[in-house]
Amino acid sequence: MSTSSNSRALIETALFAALAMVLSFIPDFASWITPSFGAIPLIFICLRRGLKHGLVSGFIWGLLHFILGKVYYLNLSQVIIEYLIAFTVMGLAGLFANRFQKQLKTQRKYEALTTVYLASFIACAVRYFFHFVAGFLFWGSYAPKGMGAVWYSLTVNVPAGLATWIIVVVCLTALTLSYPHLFEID
Ligand code: 218
Repeated sequence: MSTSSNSRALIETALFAALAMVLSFIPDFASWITPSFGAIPLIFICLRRGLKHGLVSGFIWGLLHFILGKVYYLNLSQVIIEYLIAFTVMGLAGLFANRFQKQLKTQRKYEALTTVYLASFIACAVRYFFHFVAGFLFWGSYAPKGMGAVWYSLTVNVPAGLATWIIVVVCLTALTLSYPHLFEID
């Protein structure tokens, strides 16, 4: 890979992290169950550029929350889990980039869609698993009276993870079917 295509990939990685952050400013209309719209550009860049760039992009997206003052801070371990680890692990969707790229190249669009669904499901599941853990460790005092912390965290973070997965699936299905070349490099 030449230096210029290397730096191009890095520029895209940072740009899509920034785009994800812009979408993080959509107001939380459903409290903690509001989908994370930034996951759309994040999974997009994962499928276009692969694991390493996906993880870096997720990490930058998480960091931007600190720079722009968008962190819900309870304590240090909580913010490390929820803003550094949880956002970074969404980059795991990049594990499926090779397979996705091959499917697009050979015009197997419907197989490519199953890859989008799997990659985004794993990314959302792993991210919200960390929110679930932070939820029962640190957010338990927000539970309604009589509800246990683990059950409370499940009822918040499972719907939030599913909602995020659904919006990613809807947007990336449309992109894969209508503009598959956007995922392809050169
Ligand atoms: C039960 C519960 N409530 C709130 C949170 C905090 N949380 C949840 C999801 C996503 C994020 C990151 C910002 O979008 C945060 C801080 C939780 N983990 N559990």
